[in-house]
Amino acid sequence: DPTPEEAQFGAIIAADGRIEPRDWMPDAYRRTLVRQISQHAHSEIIGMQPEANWITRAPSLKRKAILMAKVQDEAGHGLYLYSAAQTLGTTRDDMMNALIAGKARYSSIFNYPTPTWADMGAIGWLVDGAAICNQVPLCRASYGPYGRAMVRICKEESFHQRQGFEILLELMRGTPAQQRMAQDAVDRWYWPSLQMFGPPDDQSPNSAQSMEWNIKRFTNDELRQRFVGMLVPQAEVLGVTLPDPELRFDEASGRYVMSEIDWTEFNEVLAGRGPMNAERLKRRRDAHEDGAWVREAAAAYATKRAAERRA
Ligand code: FAQ
Repeated sequence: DPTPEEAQFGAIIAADGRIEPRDWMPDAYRRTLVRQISQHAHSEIIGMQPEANWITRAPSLKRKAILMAKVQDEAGHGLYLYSAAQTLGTTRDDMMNALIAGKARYSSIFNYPTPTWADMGAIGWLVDGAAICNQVPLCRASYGPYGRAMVRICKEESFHQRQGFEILLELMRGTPAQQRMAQDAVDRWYWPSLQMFGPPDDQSPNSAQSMEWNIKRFTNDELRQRFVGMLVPQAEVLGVTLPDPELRFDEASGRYVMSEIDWTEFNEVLAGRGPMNAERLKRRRDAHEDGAWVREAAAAYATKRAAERRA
């Protein structure tokens, strides 16, 4: 028989209610949330790098201001998410140390290079588009602090997606060279953006349990389908081609048929062997070391203020 705590937790989940930090929860539920929320936070923080690469080279002052605001939003998302993970009993230091030691996961998507300005468009359109598709259902995640953080994050992500779409639209209305640059960026980001949703359902060890706990609301493949359905009409408006000759909507099954995703590439990236894994981690580690004096100064100041208050 369940203990009274287990029964109460089960009743909250069954009623689609919210679990709050002080509520009893199974250890495995807590561990799953720490895993997912910390990985999500790390993704936002590492995800600043591919776009930060273009801040000094944005083609106009307006584009530069927009890009800076977007990258700052990502820092903010990382901070809300670290805070949400902390409510589960983990510390910011532990999470940050795991990241810089190369022991923590973050999204595969941020291990690809950004060689052209069109990559800023493709990241906004495809990467933020995939992020929204995955994250809107997470606004209803059963863990209160995670679901609430997601509401604001999703509002900002939809602005990010629109700005990416608009960059690509302007390039597609430009010269043939600009059109080629936009298409090339879409060709490079399309498949990695489909991989963001995670492995196929029959190879996703965490999905079933996370759905029972109302953390995930849809499976990886369901969200991937939904994302492709969102992209097809938008690609038409843009005038870009999605780089999958097999892609078509199958009326009978109500699903998109697509080519096999390259899961070998995905697994290589997860194993740390993607095109930019080493560089992303090194940059994060250097930034952490360069910021050591700021943390020391802030701690010294806090100690001094506390002593003054006691006096
Ligand atoms: N990359 O059993 P599942 C953004 C791992 S958006 C790396 O299916 P689960 C915004 C997975 O962790 C990106 N690893 O796992 C932005 C697990 O490994 P583990 C971040 C991946 O958790 C835009 C294993 O494979 N968004 O940052 C990936 O049920 C532009 C088995 O997988 C989120 O994190 C992957 N793509 O489902 C920022 C959303 N996929 O932990 C800057 C929240 C799977 O057992 C610029 N997270 N793995 O060692 C989620 O919704 C879920 O965690 C999934 C994975 C759907 C990512």
